[in-house]
Amino acid sequence: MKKIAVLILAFSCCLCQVQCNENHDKVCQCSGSTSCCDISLTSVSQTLGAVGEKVANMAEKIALLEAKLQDTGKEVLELRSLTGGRPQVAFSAALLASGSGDTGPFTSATPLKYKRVFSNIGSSYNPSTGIFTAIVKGTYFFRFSMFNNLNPTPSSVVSLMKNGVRLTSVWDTAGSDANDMGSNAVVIHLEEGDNAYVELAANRMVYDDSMNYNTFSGFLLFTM
Ligand SMILES: [Ca+2]
Repeated sequence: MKKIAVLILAFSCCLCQVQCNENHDKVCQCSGSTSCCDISLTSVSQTLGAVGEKVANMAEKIALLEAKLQDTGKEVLELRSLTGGRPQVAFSAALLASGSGDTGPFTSATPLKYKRVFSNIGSSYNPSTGIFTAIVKGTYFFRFSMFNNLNPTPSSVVSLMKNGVRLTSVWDTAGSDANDMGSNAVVIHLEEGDNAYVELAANRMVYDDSMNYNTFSGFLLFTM
């Protein structure tokens, strides 16, 4: 690289002298003088500096492209989870990862986070939020169950929500009757990016233990 730079400088200087000779009348002042070459050297140096800067910018862009390429590779791997263009989406989870006890009450309606994941093909269900997000447009089936374990008030009220809109619910009043539970289900259309989750109503609660009474499950019936 240094050799090339020296050659360019020398060539540039020669050009300067030749140009001075060929334009004797106009620019002869610099012919054979060191000032002419000094000016050219400065010009070449500036050019090299600009080229170096462009190379640095290109290197930065290449690094960004490499990062994007890696992301694209990951997306390709995700798409390979689709069989013959038919996405595979199915999940099932229970409320507690371990232990037993009440969930709630909370002062506002709260998505239930079903932590014990039995299956999550397609990774559309997020156990850290309790929210299922559709990766493809289609018709989906969802089912959820709820358990109230002879607790005093508050009662248990949970609802299946689509994009924050209530679809179906299960409701139980705490009382002398023990170990009540119920379930509900829907078949709904989801656009890509739509979400579904089970919401615990404000000031209500549910109970669960290793029996896993409270579950949330769903799967893609077919794409549209
Ligand atoms: Ca009851």
